[in-house]
Amino acid sequence: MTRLHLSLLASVALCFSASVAHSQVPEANYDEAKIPAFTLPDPLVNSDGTRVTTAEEWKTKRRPELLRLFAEQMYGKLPKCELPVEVTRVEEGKVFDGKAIRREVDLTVKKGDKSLTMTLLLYIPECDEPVPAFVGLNFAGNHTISDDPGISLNPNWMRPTKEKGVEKNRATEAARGTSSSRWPVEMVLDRGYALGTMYYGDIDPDFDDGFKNGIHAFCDKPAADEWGSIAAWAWGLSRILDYLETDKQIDATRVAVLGHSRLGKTSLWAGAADERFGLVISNDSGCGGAALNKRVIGESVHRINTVFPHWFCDNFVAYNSNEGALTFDQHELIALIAPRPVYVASASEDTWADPKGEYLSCYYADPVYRLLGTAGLGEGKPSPEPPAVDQPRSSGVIGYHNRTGKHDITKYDWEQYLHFADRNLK
Ligand code: GTR
Repeated sequence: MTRLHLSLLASVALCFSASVAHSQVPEANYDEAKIPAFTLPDPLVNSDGTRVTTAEEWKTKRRPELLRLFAEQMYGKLPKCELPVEVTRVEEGKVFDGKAIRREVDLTVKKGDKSLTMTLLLYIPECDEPVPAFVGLNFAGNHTISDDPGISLNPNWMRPTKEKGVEKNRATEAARGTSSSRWPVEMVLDRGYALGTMYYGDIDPDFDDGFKNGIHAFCDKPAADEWGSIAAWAWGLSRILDYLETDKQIDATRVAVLGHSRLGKTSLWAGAADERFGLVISNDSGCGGAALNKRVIGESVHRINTVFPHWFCDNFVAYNSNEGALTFDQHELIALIAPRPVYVASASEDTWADPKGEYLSCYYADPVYRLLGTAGLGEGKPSPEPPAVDQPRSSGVIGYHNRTGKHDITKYDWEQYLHFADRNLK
């Protein structure tokens, strides 16, 4: 290393420490007693202070107002530019001893000399009637969800993860089936549901690149109130649903959208923004998903905006260490899904995602579900106390459980989702 290199490094280090000092992220709090005093906005009070008393007023006034707030202040609005999507490949074969079909569908966006292909993997159980479906994005390529050798190996950029057969940011054959514990494909098929998935990086690679890659690259650099990556991934989920509406083997009026962690944040936003999704599932979505921002426990707005500056729109930065200024909170994201069924799941060791805050979002969304004529969290007066671990509270149209264990999506979680879908999606 030359002297010039060293002095350049020193000045880079200086700039870096100056900017870190400027936006110091406070240490994460894990103590309930240290939660700052806060008042949650009432989802049934309009911004003009009047009370929402009818389902009609919710639908025509308060819901659009809240949707706009989340879009403009947090996830970002869709850009105005056209993003035409065409089906450019459909390939299929029989799988699992003939009990299902594997279909791969390429959805391609073409504009000028740019083109982006997003590959949907769909498993459909043999059935004479159109079937309901679960749809969710995956973290490391469709080929990781099952060791079915017929799944195309994803050619795109991947996050580097040693265990998962990724070398130099590309998947290798060793990656096949490495996420299968998170995708119990045959269990879902045996229950009569199709399962659709897509690699989230096909839509937008998960790193901060100044909006130069993925679907973001098709539009101008977004304004402060336009989409971050979560909104882009949610856009991709809606494009999957567009395709499913054309697939005669799928009943597109009965599609559950689900996601884990950052993709749980994505499924909630997709389900809130696109009312065609019939059921919405958030698995361990935490900060920016189901957890209440104003509790400031575990991951905070400041931390998430600092480590993942590309996830939300630029306006959201105004709430760094300033949650008190938020005129909305995540219980209202759940309320945007009403009256459609929603299921929120936490994991007991996942304190980073604030399990209690995830439950409270459900609890505070309940009055909206009731105004719309559903049973919300279930018959009787709902309790602000979360249920004990491994005791799902899911008799209503808002379901919740806190599974024993770590931040993950497991067979236990899927069993609850299937059970809930059997009751609410059929
Ligand atoms: C963490 C992040 C969480 C969650 C998680 C994931 O690093 O702080 O908000 O999204 O990643 O998606 O795996």
